[in-house]
Amino acid sequence: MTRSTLVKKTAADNEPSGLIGSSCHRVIVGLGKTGLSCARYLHSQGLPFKIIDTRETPPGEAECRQLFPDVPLHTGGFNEQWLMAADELVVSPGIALSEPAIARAMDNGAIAIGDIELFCRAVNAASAVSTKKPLVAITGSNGKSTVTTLVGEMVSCSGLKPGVGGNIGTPVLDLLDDDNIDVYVLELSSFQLETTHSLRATAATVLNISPDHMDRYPTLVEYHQAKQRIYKGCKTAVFNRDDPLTSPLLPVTAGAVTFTSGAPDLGQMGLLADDDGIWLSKGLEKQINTRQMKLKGRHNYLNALAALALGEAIGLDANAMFEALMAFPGLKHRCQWLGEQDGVAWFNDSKATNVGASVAAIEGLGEGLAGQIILIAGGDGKGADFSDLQPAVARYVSHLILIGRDGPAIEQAVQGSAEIHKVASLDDAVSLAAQLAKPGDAVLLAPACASFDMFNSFEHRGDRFAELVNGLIVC
Ligand code: UMA
Ligand code: ADP
Repeated sequence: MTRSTLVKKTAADNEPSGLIGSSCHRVIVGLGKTGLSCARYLHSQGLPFKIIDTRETPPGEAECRQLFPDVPLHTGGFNEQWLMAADELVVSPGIALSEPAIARAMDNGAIAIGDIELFCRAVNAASAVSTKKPLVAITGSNGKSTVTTLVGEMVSCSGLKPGVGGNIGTPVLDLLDDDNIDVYVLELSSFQLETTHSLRATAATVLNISPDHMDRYPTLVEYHQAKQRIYKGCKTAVFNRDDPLTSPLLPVTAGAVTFTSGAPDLGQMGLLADDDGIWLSKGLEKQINTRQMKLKGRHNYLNALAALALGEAIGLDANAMFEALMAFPGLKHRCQWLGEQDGVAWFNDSKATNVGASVAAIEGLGEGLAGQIILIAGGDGKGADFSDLQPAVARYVSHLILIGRDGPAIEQAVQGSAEIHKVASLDDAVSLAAQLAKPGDAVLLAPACASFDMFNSFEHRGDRFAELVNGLIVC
């Protein structure tokens, strides 16, 4: 097997040399949203590539065959011969680098990158000829989409055009098509960070770390290390004083700003309480009373503090940021209030796909509630240890209704903390919750699990829940 002479072997964590030549043997691995965006980008640059997807019929196949009929495409498994001949693998986030076929190709000298790396190379190259556009990079176990959207809104309120993308949905390479974007705001998953080497963000944050994707990482250490890559070469690091794992392991170029749910240090972000309530504050300066915000829950106040710090780090106007924050209603499927029936409030937190998110939702809702929470949880637990759910369940939950594959694992972890009911479907869970709830209670869907054992996505699960609840409320 021959490999291109352009190849320079690099240590995994060094910036790859950027194999941009047309003689580089490049293989895109995965033909979902990311793979298709990479194909469009490489094609627009006149760079040759092949594509592999292990699925028999990957989602991007029809479009790919139509747009690039001459591009070699292998589906239904890995093509070892292509992988072993590759200089560069452009690996989609859904494929683990530890996948034996990928690991063998990397041992053979292939460099693994992802769509974020291709994007960074393009942005860094453009900055050699014109001013670099600010780039905000956001990761964390929970709160990423909320903070990413909020920073995007703050950029808009400041009269600038944001380019919001990454794990939140729009593949980052698609943002390059829009020349009018002033600021990039990227949500990055640990999977995407693993294959990113030259990020160099203007402002970067790890919002929090709690176990997630434990079916992809041997231990929390590897997950933590992947998240930490966001700080590489960044100018300002914004991190959570309450969560030591978010603090940068490497020195950052220009500065660091912390946020905390306690009183802030001088010049840092935090919460101050007085007779008027809780204030988002910078040092001793009380900036916004949380009563003025639509976004509720202590975890969301932390998200707001992080967004303010990121916005300040890229030079946004403070008043424009406050305006955006006060207008922001939060995102669908995140502690979303669906309505009230017979004194019972119904909340959709289908996006709580891990234990940390579920705990935040239970505590956030439980703190201000007259009654108790009836919690609907369960699904695909991604190898999680559910024992961290126990204290929040014991404190705020009266009835726990379990659905899905890992319902039994949750039952085992929280036994004795609430009355437990096992049902076969989300439909049954909603009917039972309606029977059990008393005036003053809240029914919360916060599954602590991914949805894939029963639904196509967390949106599908949340939409079905909303549909069922709307049916109840109308009746
Ligand atoms: N897959 C295969 N074989 C392949 C390639 C993929 O079986 O050869 C499977 C993966 O295991 C996965 C699914 O196909 O189950 C999708 O993987 P993908 O890499 O093709 O995904 P994309 O469609 O490109 O979407 C990805 C992100 N998905 C994942 O990280 C799994 C999307 O985040 C992201 O919005 C999109 O890129 C644009 O950047 C989704 C997600 O679930 C929302 N992210 C995880 C999370 O938030 O917890 C990390
Ligand atoms: P992500 O994009 O990281 O999944 P989202 O903003 O979509 O984050 O929120 C997902 C869920 O995580 C929410 O429904 C909520 O339950 C929980 N959550 C949001 N922000 C935080 C936070 N700062 N700390 C802990 N949990 C949070």
